[in-house]
Amino acid sequence: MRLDEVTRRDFPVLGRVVNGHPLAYLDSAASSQKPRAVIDAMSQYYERSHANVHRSIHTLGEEATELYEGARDHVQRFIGAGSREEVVFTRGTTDGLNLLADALCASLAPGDEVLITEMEHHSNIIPWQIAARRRGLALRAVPIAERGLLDLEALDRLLTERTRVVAFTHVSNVLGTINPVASICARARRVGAVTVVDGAQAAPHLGLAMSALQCDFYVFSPHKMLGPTGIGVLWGRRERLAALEPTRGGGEMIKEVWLDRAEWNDLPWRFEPGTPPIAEAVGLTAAVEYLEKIGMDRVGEHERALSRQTLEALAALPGVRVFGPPAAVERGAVVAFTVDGLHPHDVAALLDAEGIAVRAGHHCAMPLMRRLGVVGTSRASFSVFNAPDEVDRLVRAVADLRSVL
Ligand code: 7TS
Repeated sequence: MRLDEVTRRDFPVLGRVVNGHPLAYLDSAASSQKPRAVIDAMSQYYERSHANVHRSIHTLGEEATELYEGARDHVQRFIGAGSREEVVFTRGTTDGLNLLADALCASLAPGDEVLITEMEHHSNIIPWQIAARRRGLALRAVPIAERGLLDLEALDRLLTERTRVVAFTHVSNVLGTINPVASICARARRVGAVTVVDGAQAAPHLGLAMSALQCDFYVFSPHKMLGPTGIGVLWGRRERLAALEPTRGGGEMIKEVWLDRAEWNDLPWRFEPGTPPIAEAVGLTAAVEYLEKIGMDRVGEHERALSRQTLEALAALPGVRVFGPPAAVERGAVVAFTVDGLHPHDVAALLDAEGIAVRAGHHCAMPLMRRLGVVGTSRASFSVFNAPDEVDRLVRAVADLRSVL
C-alpha cells in the first residue's frame, strides 16, 4: 500500500470539505496537519496528568515531569544525538536561532564575521543582523549558483580567519535544495568557525543523525513534522553547549541563586528558563513515535516521489516556471512555482477555491526572492498524508489557470 493510503485516516482534518471540494492540504512546509495520536496524547495529558514540571513531589507533578523528560529521550533517539543533555527545548526554530545568535555573538568582537547564505529564511537572517548591529560584526552571505545550489567556491572565498559563525539551512523552504551539511561544516571548522544548521525543512523528511552531520548546533520545529506548535528543538554538541553562557534567565535554569549572582543549572535545563511547553512535549513524543513507526526512509521516499511528480508535471506546463534543483537532484518536499501573468497570491486564491491549499508570497525569504527576480512564488509542499491524485488535482488546476488568462 502507498503510504498515504495507510496514514490518511489518521488525520481528522483531512475529512474537511473546503469551498465545496475535499481538502488537498499542500502546505506542510508552513505547518503540517496532526494525526489523531498527537491530538489525543495532548488532550489526555491535560485531562489526566497536567502539573508543572521539575518542582512538585505530588503524583501529577511527577507524571508531568516524566512525560516532559521522556520527550527529550524520544528526540535524542530520533535525531541520533549523543546524549539527552544535548537536547534543549525551545519554542521553535525561530526561537532557537535567536537564542544561538544572542549567546554565540555575545563574546564576539567588532570586525568578527558571521556567514549566512542567500537562501535563508528570515529566521536565520534577522537574529544575526540584530547581533551584528549590536556587536559591530560583519554579516556576509554565500550566494547561490546554478540550479539553486549553494556556491561552495564562494563559500571558501568568504571563509576567513575572522569568520566566527557559519549559519545555514539544511533544506531550503523555497528551492528544496538539500545543502551538503557535513562538507560545509568541515570547511567552517578549518577556520575555527562554529556551525549552526536550520533544520526546519529537513527534520520532517530526512532521517537525521547528528554525528554524521558534523555541525555544532541544529534547530527545528516539531509543528512541521506532525507535532504541535509552541515547542522547538535545539541540539548542541555537548562541549559547545557547555561553553555557551545563557542569555535568558529565570526559574529552572539555575542551581543556586544569591541576590547578586547565581550558579547555572546543568545541561540542558540551563537553557530552559520558565515553565516549558509541557503538553507540546507530550504531543512531540506522539509525533516522533508516529514517524518512527512508519520509518523516516519511507516518509522521505513518499514525499520525494510526490515532489518529483509535481516538479515534472508543472515544469511541462507552458507559462509555468519551477524553482530549485531539477527533479534528478535529491530535493526536499517543496516545489515553488510561478504562473506567467498571475500574481502568486492570485494563484493561491484560485487554487483555494478548488480546495487546494498552497502557500504564496515571499516565504519569509525576501533576499532569495530578489535573487530569483520574482516578487514571490506559489509553493506546494508535502507530508506523509498527501496522495498522487492531489498532485494531479493541483497540476490540472494550474493548467486551467492559464485559460483564466
Ligand atoms: N527556517 C526555515 C527553513 C523555515 O522553513 C521556517 C518556517 C523557519 C525557519 C521558521 O520556523 P518557525 O517554526 O520558527 O516559524 N518556514 C515557513 C514556510 O516556509 N512557510 O511558513 C513557514
